[in-house]
Amino acid sequence: MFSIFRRNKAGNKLETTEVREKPVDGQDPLEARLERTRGHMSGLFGLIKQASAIDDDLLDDIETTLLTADLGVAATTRIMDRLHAGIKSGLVEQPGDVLPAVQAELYALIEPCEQFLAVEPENKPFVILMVGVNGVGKTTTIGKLARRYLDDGLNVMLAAGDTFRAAAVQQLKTWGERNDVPVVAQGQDADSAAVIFDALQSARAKGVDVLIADTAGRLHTQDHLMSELAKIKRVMAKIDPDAPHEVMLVVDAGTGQNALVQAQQFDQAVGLTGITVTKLDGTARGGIVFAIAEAMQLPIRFIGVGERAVDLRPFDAGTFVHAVLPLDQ
Ligand SMILES: Nc1nc2c(ncn2[C@@H]2O[C@H](COP(=O)(O)OP(=O)(O)O)[C@@H](O)[C@H]2O)c(=O)[nH]1
Ligand SMILES: [Mg+2]
Repeated sequence: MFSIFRRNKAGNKLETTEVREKPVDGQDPLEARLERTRGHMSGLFGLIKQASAIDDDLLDDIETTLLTADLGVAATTRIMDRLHAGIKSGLVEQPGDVLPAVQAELYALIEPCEQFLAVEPENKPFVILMVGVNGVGKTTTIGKLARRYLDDGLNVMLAAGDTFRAAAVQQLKTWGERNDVPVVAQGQDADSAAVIFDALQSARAKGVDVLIADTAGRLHTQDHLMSELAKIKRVMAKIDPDAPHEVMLVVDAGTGQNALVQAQQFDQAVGLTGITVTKLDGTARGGIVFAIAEAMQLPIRFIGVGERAVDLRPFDAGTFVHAVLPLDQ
């Protein structure tokens, strides 16, 4: 158990709040997984230690550190604006108050995105459509998600909607065989919307709880990809007007600000309801989580911090902030 700073409701005081990671067997603490991201932020500690006063130099250096950690201009600007406001209002009086204030602002930025994806039993099957460019970790995340739902005692079915590459269909099939999960697939170059339509029909008939549909991340053109995804949504709605219940974008944290561009493009084309950020373990670019929160204001459902099933974790804002900027030791 540990604590982080947050602004009180009136915004005139910093208070601490406890955050508690809910560890699963065999799981490393998130802190251990986000070491490289933390490395970037730890530059802040040095700055504050050397600072004898809160002056423009210190604030400039903080701003640079946040930008270097990949928070992006918009999120960094927001945090700096709030920091300036805090200095004006007396919330931040001495150098020692600065890091708690930064931590509180980081938390304020991502806290609204902490919205766990609940499988609604009244939607049977609960349909999750996975979208994202090639290589971000869609198929891997599907496997991890399926594992999670199986462990919760739910019936899971997968739809091999990435028909652009034969290997993609095989990857999902192999996973399904190993885990005894049905996978609806057709051959390479089959119509993706037709595969997913069949899967939804079959899932309904069999009383499946959760259907997760994979999709292509690359087609002949970007327009082609986006119109295929739109078509998939349309054909699903013919069977269940509420499906898909979740359109989840997967982005790779290692691609930095590109992830943000992808989020904007996919949202415009298909309307996202949630985001999963993968590969936060292998990258120093964890700041992208804050950039996405600032720009998209969408739920961040999960974060991927490794290749094993337990490495897909529900997004917890307090734990995340603590992992990238721990102040309580
Ligand atoms: N280190 C790490 N690797 C990941 C994570 N998620 C996915 N990967 C790897 O990323 C690569 C591409 O994943 P894949 O699921 O095939 O991507 P897709 O093209 O979007 O379906 C694979 O080697 C995965 O093992 C993660 O959270 N951490
Ligand atoms: Mg894939």
